[in-house]
Amino acid sequence: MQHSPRRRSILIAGAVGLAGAAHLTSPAVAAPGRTAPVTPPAPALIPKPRSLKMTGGRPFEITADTAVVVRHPAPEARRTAEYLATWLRRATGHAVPVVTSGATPQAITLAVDNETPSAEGYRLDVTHGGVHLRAAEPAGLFHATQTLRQLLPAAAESGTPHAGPWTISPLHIDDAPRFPWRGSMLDVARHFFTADEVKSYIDILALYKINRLHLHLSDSQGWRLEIKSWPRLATYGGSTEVGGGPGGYFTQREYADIVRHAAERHIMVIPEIDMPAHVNAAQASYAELTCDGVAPPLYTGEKGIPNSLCTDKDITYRFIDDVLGELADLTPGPYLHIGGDEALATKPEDYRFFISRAQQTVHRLGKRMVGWEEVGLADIAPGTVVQFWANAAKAQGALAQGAKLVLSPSKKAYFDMKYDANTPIGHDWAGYTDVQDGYTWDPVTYIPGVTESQVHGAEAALWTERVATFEEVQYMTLPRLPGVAEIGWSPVDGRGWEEYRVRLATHAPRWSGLGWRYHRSVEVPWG
Ligand code: NGO
Repeated sequence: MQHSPRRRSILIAGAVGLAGAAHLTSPAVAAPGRTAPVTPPAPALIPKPRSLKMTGGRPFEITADTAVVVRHPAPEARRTAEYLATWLRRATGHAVPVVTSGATPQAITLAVDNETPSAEGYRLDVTHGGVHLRAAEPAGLFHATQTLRQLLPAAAESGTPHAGPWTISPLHIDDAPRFPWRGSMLDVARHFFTADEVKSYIDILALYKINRLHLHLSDSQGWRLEIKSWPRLATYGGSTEVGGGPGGYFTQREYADIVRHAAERHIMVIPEIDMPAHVNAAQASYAELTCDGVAPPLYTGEKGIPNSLCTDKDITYRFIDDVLGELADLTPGPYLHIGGDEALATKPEDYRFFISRAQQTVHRLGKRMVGWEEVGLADIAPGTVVQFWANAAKAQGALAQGAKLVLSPSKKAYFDMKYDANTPIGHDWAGYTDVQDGYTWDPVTYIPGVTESQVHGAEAALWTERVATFEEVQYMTLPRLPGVAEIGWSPVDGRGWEEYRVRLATHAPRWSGLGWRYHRSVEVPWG
């Protein structure tokens, strides 16, 4: 454990206004005897927008007249408008119709932005008379709705109507992400989580503009996706989990529903089938996937066990063609993650051969390969996405071949690491990761010699050997997730730990409203 004790100051509770929108305290002071205009406080948004100006004047208010007006041609814009209206109806109890034309007072308008084209950027203007969200692409409009969500009181999150008032101070925001890949990985293999739990997880990701949900769908302790051509993978390989619980798996229909729920929130699902190692559940289901033809028993232990698909058997490649083929059909996005980590039972030359074959399959299916940093030891195509977790040399080997890096440093972004010595669950092999550790790193400077254009982004990873329930998932995720989201989205200038933790504190009522548990770290000045 490489953790130096750090002095922590705790701000006095009450220094942060928790009532109403998540706002920081205002510096404005009226001169005695005169009423000075009060500068409204800057809202405590996470991730912090690229530019935000409080423009002054009377606030906008959502009333019974408020409508959502769509003036963006993309069909997804209409879907985002419906999403926003549904959310506002639940919060306010107002009718909030979605319309495409007509002069509507107190409108929230979703419009196209021809001036600042950007894949995920948006502009948001609040005036007394209305709110304007503008974006070139539908993803930007969706992100704008999540900013708007954070501008409204946390009470809106509970899903039952609340009296308001629903006001927002006038402002102008011009925003776009620093990196295209802002991810979060959930290991549903070591412990299984249901489709509804995964959807709840997606909803929190959306709030923080995370745009990749990486699902670790197979490991030695469980296979979690129905594969029609190899049915026992799920029915037998998915029948247990770490600790011997009942496990489970997603039917293809349930999985497609998860992908749809994510897509509606502009989140791409990155499915991972881990190979050639981490395959005990598959080998227990089909003996022909082992070299000696003997199926091992199901495994419910916590520690990694050495195993490998048999790299010189034809059936191994029929298996990966079939599995990745069905997975590709379920994956609208361009990526398939083939794992590739910790292949300790595979000889280096066999590993290289296997990864080349897996890569050919991925490319034949019209997809791009994603792999953990170890795939940098094999020949990989330029543009392969390589996920760094521990070994800089392997990541650099991948970069030398033209790969793009996604950073998930285990010392910073592994949410299975304990916060500190008192954390009742989790690992500590990479050290403790408190909230400050999780926030104070940079994806470009973390590995020496890396340039900004080689980095696709950052991704948190929640491995679940020691995370057994969805409550525990919540506890390990919050309050660390917003930190990774901000690292991936916001410019470095203008933000820092001391001001971040004050912003972060104001988000707690929002999490509670959503029914999420979180770790009440002493580093954060919760009100
Ligand atoms: C490692 C290992 C996983 C473990 C995790 C636990 C990678 C990429 N492979 O990370 O199988 O679950 O550590 O922290």
